[in-house]
Amino acid sequence: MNTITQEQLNAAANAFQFGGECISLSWNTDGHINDTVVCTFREGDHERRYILQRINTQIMGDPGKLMGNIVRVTTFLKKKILEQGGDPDRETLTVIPARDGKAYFTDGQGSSWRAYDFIEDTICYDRPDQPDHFYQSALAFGRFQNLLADFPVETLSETIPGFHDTANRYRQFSKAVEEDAAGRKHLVRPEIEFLTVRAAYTKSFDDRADIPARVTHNDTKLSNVLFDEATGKALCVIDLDTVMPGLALHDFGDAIRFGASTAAEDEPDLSKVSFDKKMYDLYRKGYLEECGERLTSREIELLPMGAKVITYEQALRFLADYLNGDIYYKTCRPEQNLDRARTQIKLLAEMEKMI
Ligand code: ADP
Ligand code: GN1
Ligand code: MG
Repeated sequence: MNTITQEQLNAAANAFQFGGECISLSWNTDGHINDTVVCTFREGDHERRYILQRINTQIMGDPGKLMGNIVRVTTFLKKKILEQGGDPDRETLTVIPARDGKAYFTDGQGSSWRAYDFIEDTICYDRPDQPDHFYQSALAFGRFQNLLADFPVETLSETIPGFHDTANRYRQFSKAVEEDAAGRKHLVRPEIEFLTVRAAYTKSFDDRADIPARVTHNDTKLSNVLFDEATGKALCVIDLDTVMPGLALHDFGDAIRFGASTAAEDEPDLSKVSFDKKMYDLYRKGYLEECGERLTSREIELLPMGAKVITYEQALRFLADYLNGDIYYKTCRPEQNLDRARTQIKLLAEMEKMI
C-alpha cells in the first residue's frame, strides 16, 4: 500500500461523523495488515477517541462487502450482548459512519477508510503476560462463536476467498518457491523441505462430515482481543475483517499457534520458542466452556489437528511472503517473515510430538 500523506490523513479524519475538532492523531502499529490511527476529537470540555483505519484493499478487496459484513455482525452481536445484560458499547466494535452515511470513506487517492469508537480503558496483549490472559481470550473467542451460532451465514460475503483453504495456501507457497522473486530460496532450503514433506496437512479436513461451516473469526490471535483494564477480563473481540463462513477448528488452531508458544511470533532466537502444552490445555478448557455445547464430537476430537493445520498454514504463508520479498505482512526488518516462519515450524514439530 502507498505511504499515507499528512493531508490524506487529515482528510480521512474529517470524513467521519466524529463530533468536534481533531486535536491529535497517533499511529498504532500492533496489526500486520491495516494502517491504524488513534484520533482524538474535542467538543467543548469533552475529549473522545476513535480508531481510524485505512483498509488494506489489496488484501480485502471490496470495502463495501467487507464493511457490510462488519456492520451486520456487530449489529447482531450488540443485540445479543444487550439481551444477556452486557454492555454493547464495550463488548463489540461500534462502526462510526462517514459523513455521507456510508460505513467507509474513499479518499482522492483511492484509499478506503473506516472508523470505530475507541474502546477506552483496555489493554491489548502481544503475548500472554500470565496464563489467565490466554484463558480469558479463549472465553472471548468461545463466546464470540456462541453468540454468532444462529447468525445467518449466507448473508456474509467471503472477504478473502480461500483464506483458510490450506491446499490453496500450499499452491501459493509452491508458486513462491518456484518463482523465487526475491532470490532468497537458497537461504531456506531446510524450511521448504520441512513444509513440502508435510503437504498431507492440506487434506486434513477434506472429509467435512460433522465439521460444519460456521460464522468464524479466522484471525483469533491474542492481540485481536481487548482486555478490560479494571477487571483484567477479556472484553471485546476486534479485527473483524476476516469474519466469514469457516471452521471452528481454524479459530481454535490460530489462537493456539500464537498464544501457546513460549515466545513471540517473530522471535529470532529459536531456543526461546517452545510449544506450551499447559497453555494449550488452558485455552481448550476456556474455549469449550463457552462453546463446547455448540461443537460436534468430531470437531472436539479434531481440535489438536486444528492447531497443527493452522500452524502449518501460517508457516506456509510467512515463508511464501519471505520468498516473495515481504509484500503481504508488514515487516520492520528484513528477516522478520523468515523468523515468523521458523517459529511456526518449530512449534509444529513440537505439537506433532505432544498433541
Ligand atoms: P490489523 O488488521 O492491522 O491487525 P486491528 O483491527 O487488529 O488491525 O487493529 C490494530 C490495533 O488497534 C489492535 O491490535 C488494537 O491495539 C487497536 N484497536 C483496534 N480497534 C480498537 C478499538 N475499537 N479500541 C481500542 N483499540 C483498538
Ligand atoms: C494478520 O491483521 P492481523 O495482524 O491481526 C493476518 C492473519 C495472520 C496474522 C499473523 C487478514 O493478522 O491471517 O494469522 O497476521 N490477517 C490477514 O500474525 O491476513
Ligand atoms: Mg489485528
